[in-house]
Amino acid sequence: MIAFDAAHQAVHYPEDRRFRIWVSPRALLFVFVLVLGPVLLAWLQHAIFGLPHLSPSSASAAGTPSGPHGFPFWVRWSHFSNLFFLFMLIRSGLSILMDHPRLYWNDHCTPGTEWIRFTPLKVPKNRIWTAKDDARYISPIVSTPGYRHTVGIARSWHFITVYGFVLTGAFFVIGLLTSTQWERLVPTSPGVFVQAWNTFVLYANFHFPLEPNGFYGYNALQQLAYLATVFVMAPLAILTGMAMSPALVNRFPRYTKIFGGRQGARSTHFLVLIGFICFIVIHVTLIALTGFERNMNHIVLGTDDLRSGGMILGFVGIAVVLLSWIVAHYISWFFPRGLQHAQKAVTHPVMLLTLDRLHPREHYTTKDISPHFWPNGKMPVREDWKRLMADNFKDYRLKVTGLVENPVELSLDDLRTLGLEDNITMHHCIQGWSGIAQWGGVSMRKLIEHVKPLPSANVVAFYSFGGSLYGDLYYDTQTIFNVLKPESLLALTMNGSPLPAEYGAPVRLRVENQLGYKMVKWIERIEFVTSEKLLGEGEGGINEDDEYFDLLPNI
Ligand SMILES: Nc1nc2c(c(=O)[nH]1)N[C@H]1C(S)=C(S)[C@@H](COP(=O)(O)O)O[C@H]1N2
Ligand SMILES: [Mo]
Repeated sequence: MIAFDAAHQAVHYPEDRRFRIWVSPRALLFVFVLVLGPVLLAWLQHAIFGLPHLSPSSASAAGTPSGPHGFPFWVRWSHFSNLFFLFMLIRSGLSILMDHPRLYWNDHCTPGTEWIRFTPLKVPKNRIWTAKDDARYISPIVSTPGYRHTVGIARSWHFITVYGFVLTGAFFVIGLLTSTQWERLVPTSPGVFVQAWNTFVLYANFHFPLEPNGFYGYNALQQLAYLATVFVMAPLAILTGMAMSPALVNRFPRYTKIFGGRQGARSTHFLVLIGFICFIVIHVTLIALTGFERNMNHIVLGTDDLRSGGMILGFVGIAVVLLSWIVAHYISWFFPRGLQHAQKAVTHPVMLLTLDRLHPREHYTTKDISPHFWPNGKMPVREDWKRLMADNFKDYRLKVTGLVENPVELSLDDLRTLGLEDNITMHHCIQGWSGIAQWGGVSMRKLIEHVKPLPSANVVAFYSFGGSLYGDLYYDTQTIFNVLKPESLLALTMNGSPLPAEYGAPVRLRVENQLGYKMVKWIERIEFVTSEKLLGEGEGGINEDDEYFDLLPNI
């Protein structure tokens, strides 16, 4: 179990647990127009032309099955499976969101440019305010695992259950396409759109259209809502999810531009979550209002009658879903390591085969450099680092040891003579923010050529002068395979100047196909080893050990 001692309590259950949502006036106006606009039009139509007349479609004449109808077992099972996984994704997604409770339409994430924030705090200008300081608490009742800064565990749930969500979707769509059921979702005549609008006009004026029996056909608006959920929202959730992967974004920056950039993808991912929640609320309300028992029999048992079997079994299903949230909560706090390993078992092999093979290839220019770059982590408090800092790191020696032919101690000048290169890249923090900066330094490839690792060396460990969240030494590891990728750098400069103290002076790592926590700042020494399992708790780094982060975060 995670010991909820004072240190953990301070991080996960802080005193300040206020929850506020602030939305920019422009975004508010947009929502207002988007929601109120159609409603006003509907009222206007009612006032001028009266309520539209909707002739009941042939399908709605209950009991006359003129086309595909009913709910075969695969529709009913994928409906339940989808409900189960979607809720897990929403709950874990909310925990992830609160780790950087601001959403933007620009990749710089400059404080004050967010269109929505879920924190009462403005970023203070007179002191260093790290992204970790900015993380907010969320109740475990609405999220998994909830509390504050539990992004590692939340990601484990998100990335395990996403397989269920995607497989359910694939199963359902294959079912649709190999039967005639697709005709129930996909409009086959343009008249559907007119009918859908007229149905909306009725709802907006607080009238119910003559509801068809869903066993045989849906009303036009309902059909379009289902269509959009299955064929727009779900794919968009998946595509924007992928557009947040550092490995993918830094290899195919143009893919992410489709969604307005890395933060556009994150904002859209969130809007899809809101879309799903709105859909669920309206869907459940209308199911209840239009003959609850009959509707429940449709989707649970596949029968069309008024008995209560479907409703009772449906409630059992809902109880199972609620129970899964409670179980997930306890797994999160009693077996976090097991959960982390389960996620690793299903994700790591996939990463190795796919995203981890991509080579970063970014084309940013100095014009793209972010005006503000969120700092993260704890500044070193060690006296030796402070003394070195005071002296401009004149006496600094980077120790490179372990399984190498040529162990060395390199001054900053020595490092520079190995050959310098510059890259302008986009940084992705696990918390959700991004930023573009120019990093100059020695490529890891050059260092590796210089120290000549032995054949038994597979992994490079980077040890920091700085401490971790819970006060141990900060360290992390990379496979040699990964640090040989382009743009993998021991950075000495940022945006053309020597690394500022808060950004990792004198030397920090850059690896552009992974998340920020892998890029150790304030590097004291480097060690080549056979496996990360030999170090710390054996998970690959201090965040992996203490916070259940991934060993290989290509996503
Ligand atoms: N030594 C050390 N390195 C660290 C951290 C830290 O806390 N300590 N934080 C990491 C995280 S989570 C991120 S996102 C980046 C942040 O780099 P930046 O401060 O330049 O934005 O540094 C990484 N390197
Ligand atoms: Mo981070």
